[in-house]
Amino acid sequence: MARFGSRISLPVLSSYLALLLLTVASPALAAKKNLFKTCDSSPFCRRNREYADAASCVKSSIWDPPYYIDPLTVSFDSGLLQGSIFKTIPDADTPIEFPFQLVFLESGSVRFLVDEKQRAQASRLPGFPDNLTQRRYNEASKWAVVGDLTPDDSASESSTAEQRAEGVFKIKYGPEKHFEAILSCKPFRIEFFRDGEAHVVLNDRGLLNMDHWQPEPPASTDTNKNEQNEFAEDKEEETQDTKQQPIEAKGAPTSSEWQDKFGGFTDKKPKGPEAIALDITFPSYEHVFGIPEHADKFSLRETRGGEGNHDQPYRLYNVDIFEYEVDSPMAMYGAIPFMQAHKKSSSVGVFWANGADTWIDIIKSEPADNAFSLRKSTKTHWMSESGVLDVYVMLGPDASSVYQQYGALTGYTALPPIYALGYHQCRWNYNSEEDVLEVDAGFDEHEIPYDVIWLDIEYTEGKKYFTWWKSMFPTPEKMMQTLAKRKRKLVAIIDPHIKKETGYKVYENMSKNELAIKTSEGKEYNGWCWPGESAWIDTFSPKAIDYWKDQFKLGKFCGSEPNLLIWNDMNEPSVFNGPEVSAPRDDIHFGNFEHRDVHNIYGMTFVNATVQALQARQPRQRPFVLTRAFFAGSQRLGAVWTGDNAAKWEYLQIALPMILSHGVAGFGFVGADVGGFFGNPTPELLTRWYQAGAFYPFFRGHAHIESKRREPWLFGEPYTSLLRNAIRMRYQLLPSIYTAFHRASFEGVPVVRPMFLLAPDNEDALGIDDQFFFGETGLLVKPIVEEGKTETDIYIPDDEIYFDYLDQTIYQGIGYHHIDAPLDKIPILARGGHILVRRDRYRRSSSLMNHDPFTLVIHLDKTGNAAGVLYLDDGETTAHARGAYLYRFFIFNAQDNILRSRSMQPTNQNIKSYEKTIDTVRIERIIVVGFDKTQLKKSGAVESFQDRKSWLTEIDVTEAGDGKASVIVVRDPKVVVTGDWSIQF
Ligand code: NBV
Repeated sequence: MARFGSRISLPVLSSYLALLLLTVASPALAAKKNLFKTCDSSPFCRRNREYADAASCVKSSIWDPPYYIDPLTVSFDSGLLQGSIFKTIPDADTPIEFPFQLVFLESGSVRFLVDEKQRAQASRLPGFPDNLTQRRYNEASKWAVVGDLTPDDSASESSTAEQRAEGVFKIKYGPEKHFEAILSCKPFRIEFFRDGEAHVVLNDRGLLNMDHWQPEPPASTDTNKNEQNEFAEDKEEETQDTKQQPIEAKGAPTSSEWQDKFGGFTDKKPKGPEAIALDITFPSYEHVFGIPEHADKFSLRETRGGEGNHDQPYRLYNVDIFEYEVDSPMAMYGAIPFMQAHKKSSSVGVFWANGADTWIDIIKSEPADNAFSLRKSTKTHWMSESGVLDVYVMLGPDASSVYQQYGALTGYTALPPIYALGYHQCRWNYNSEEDVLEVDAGFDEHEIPYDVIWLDIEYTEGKKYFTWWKSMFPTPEKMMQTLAKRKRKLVAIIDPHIKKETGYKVYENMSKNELAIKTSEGKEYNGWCWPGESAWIDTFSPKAIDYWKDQFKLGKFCGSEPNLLIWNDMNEPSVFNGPEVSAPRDDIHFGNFEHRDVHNIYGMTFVNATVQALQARQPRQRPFVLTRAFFAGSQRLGAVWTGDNAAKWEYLQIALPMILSHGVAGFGFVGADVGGFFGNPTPELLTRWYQAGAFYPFFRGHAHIESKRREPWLFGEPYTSLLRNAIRMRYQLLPSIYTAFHRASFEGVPVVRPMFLLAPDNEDALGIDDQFFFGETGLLVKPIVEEGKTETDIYIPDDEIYFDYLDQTIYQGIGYHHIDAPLDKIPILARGGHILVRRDRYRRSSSLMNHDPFTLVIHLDKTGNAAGVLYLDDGETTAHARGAYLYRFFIFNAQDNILRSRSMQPTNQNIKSYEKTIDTVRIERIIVVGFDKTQLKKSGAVESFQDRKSWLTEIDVTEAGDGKASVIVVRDPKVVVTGDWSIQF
């Protein structure tokens, strides 16, 4: 087998060294932490936090927040409540005006949008920098939101004239007008009620704070207040200075904020401070979730210190965090500012549509003495560096409704091609065509299915994307054709940094046409990344998108074949010599907006361009793109993974809470590097990781360039068999996984589901994040994530009956149940009431299973009923969008003990022609768990009915006993998947 070790080119070496220099000195992570800001070293965060502290000390007694609404400005018409918020400035004659809109949307969500009047106006403000767009950045929603934003004119005002005169406006909206928003002018707050109970309150604590534009005060030119190293002293000084200040003044920027120094970089901030902040309370909700990406628990912790809490806010700022720390609120590669709150039988959500650096503080307060509920409330404080204030509130009432509402805004997971749900084999790097094909053959030799092999950056000539390293990949098209014959794909990495090199046409034309990100002076921005000096394509620009699309054309991207798909890495963007390993905030993008405004959105625009490129290249195929950076809405484009983890048990542990967090924030197509990216896993760790990974929505093994080879057969027995079994289990379940993705693609329900989705009333289960329900299957999976562990306790969250998926032992009763988990066992319970669909035959890859028969596995519930669905289409093309799919409903009814298969779709020509392609595909086996054989109508057989014919099929019965349920197996009942049929048990 070809091995890595031969070749690292000079520029590559130097850029790698640059990265090492950034990271090497750190024995662990402490030193690297200094590369990234804390709230204290982020002036707007620090200031708004101090403001919150000051306000909370005096709350409601003497302090009057400076923001209020003048009721005379407020009007309501056709689903839109609008008016102006005013900020009083000490010693100023006129307050600053911030026009707001409260838009009641048809999807049932409400949008609260606040802008800054003086910057939104057409005339130029004296002193505002000429080269920048004057208005605040208001396009985060343009990128994130695809749903209809027109107001719902059925929303109606319910406040009386008296209430209005007192500055209280009430609007009823939503399904059957169950929702109500109450806006109070002074103190300003907006409460959102469902069925008379407040679920979300904006500005509950009066922390709304929006900087307004003002020219740079003279004092800041020679001050250096925000240099991180001097920070401690500064803070001391400032505290002395500001101790006596009124609270309002604590919220206002000091002159030092016109320039920000951090880590040796100076951010010039030509527009001055322009932060926005708002507090959002979830009354009587003790648990909140979401706001990925953080390597932390699923139920978010408090962030103001104390036992088990963080002392920093959760941060959303896309960064190449590199060997990230677990249990941390630090920023990572992606940002979805969506938070869900859940309590007994109720879920709500909030989406903060802002793409700038964002910090979120969380505290939980004890219930007030006069409160109805004994639960704590969660109080959050959102702070962003720039942009308009743009918040969406979703009132559920349950978790599925929240996902549907969030999906109606930001779109749903794109239905992936089915191969993307199979197993992916990746490493940095497969070094030659020979290497790729040997690994490919290794899978067949060891009878392990897989679908996609991946090429990392070393396949290119000097990290110049769209080129091949000729000596190692002389005939890439042949390599891809060989893979295609075996029904497999190749994914190649393409990053946004483009090597600055004369003669490299991709760079030269991008540069000539000014399609790259620019510096604050309007020149092309150059920084360091893998290829050495590079420029970054500015995919906010429509012209740059067209340019990008052009590079991928089949004839143009030499050596590429139709079975080539794409991986977008480093798109935070990662810049080795940039502030916080990224682009300077005062860089300029298309539209003359600063990078600070769009930082968290950039990565998504890059993937968007890549997806468009693949769609243009093969319009009939569904694209597949994996991304590292993401924003709200990225779920519409492809898959994501959790970046550079390590081959250590704590990274296996943290992967699941992270996957759950992504899932509730709409991005369900997610996985973690199986095996751990850095370092070398022990065979035990690798085995446990494959067992967990088989249930990740995106299932890929990946490894760092310096790690030892670890293809699934390299550790020998028993590990080869254990890994094979885990991967084969994944392939068996593909029909069910695909069905779950289909549901995610129109309802937003994640594939890896938290306890509260099936047990919404159980508040004890809200903090559980080491087990999950898998898709529609009812499987409750608790992977083993601790070294040496051969048993576990699995928590049953409801009073349904559960069966051990592998040996049918019965478990029942809310609480923990002990279960053995030797190395060859993944602890999985099957919840009664579900029918899951499998394909049990081993094939080399997913598309070779297209005509394989199905197995139905039925776990009966306490009452003897069960139901399930199957979604099926050709798995690769866009024909499903024109109706070429199959959607079946299976139901086992306890009243008559009949299993029925029924179609759940309207018939049309496309359906018929698709059905023709699979009309011989049988149900080859039906397994019923928990059926009492004395109930059988005919002993020893079942009777099938289809098209007015009937026939008998013999059955095998395993009697119940020894704590195990009975199992009935019907072999070959001679029914096809496309037909309506019934089977009498
Ligand atoms: O392209 C090389 C790696 C890649 O393997 C990994 O998955 C990415 O997260 N990439 C980061 C760049 C360098 C990481 C040290």
